[in-house]
Amino acid sequence: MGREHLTIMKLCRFLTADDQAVVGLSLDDATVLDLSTAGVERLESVLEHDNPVRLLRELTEDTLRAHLIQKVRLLAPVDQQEVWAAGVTYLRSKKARMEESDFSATAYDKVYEAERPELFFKSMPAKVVGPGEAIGIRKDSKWNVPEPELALVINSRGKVVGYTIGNDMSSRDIEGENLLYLPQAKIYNRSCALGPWITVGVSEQNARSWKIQLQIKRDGRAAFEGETSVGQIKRSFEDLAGFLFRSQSFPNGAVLLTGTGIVPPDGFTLRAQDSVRINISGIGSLENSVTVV
Ligand code: DO4
Ligand code: MG
Repeated sequence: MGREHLTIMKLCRFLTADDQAVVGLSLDDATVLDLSTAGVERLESVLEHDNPVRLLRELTEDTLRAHLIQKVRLLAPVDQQEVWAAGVTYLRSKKARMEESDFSATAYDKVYEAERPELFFKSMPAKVVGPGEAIGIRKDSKWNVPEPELALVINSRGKVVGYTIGNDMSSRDIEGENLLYLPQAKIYNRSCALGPWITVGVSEQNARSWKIQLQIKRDGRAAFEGETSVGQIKRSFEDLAGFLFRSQSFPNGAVLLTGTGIVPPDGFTLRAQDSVRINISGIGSLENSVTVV
């Protein structure tokens, strides 16, 4: 059968049995195809193509080595892309931040309405945590939360070519004490998780109908659950990517987290051994345990 019916595809990186990190393509829930057997060595080879879906369709016309997903270890789907994040893109995030700090409330209020979005550097690609790995909470912080976010996968030309799941781990007490501490609240070991799939072939309009769900489990029981929708993001993806690429080039492309719309109640903080599961309809689920760093 031809592959014309395939218009949405899921890319990943995974570790083969002989410990090689390769690019994978999943066409069903059970198997992943090793794209290195078709000469694709890096995600960028697909993401930089004019038409990634057409390229992937053509690649699957050859016989590719297939692995059972359950038998491989999925890795964070980044090679050399810097990871950035947008903030205060949901009303929920603006309100939570204004409550967290009188000192910074005006800044959050203003940036929500401003033409220029809040954008901040989040992670070098090599420091990103993948599916099933531990995410970190800082040992010098008493108030730590996950931020479940849709992540835009952007090529070097500034075009949004795919989507993955991001966790913008944050220390709210450090952030709330002084806005200038934001980099310490946001960037530390294991503070960014991505994965498991990069979904390609979906328009912004369709992605805006996706649901985002967060489930935090403690000792096997639900400790917090929340839900929002991508459609509630105030800014367009093109606008966010456009600001990131203003006066700045990304020869390997970039990943941009789009902000959180789910904020656990103020009395809630993550603990070591908690498990954090983020589901985005249209992508899948990213699950990580928590460790102190
Ligand atoms: O300025 C604070 C960070 C905001 C953020 O990360 C978010 O809204 O997701
Ligand atoms: Mg965030």
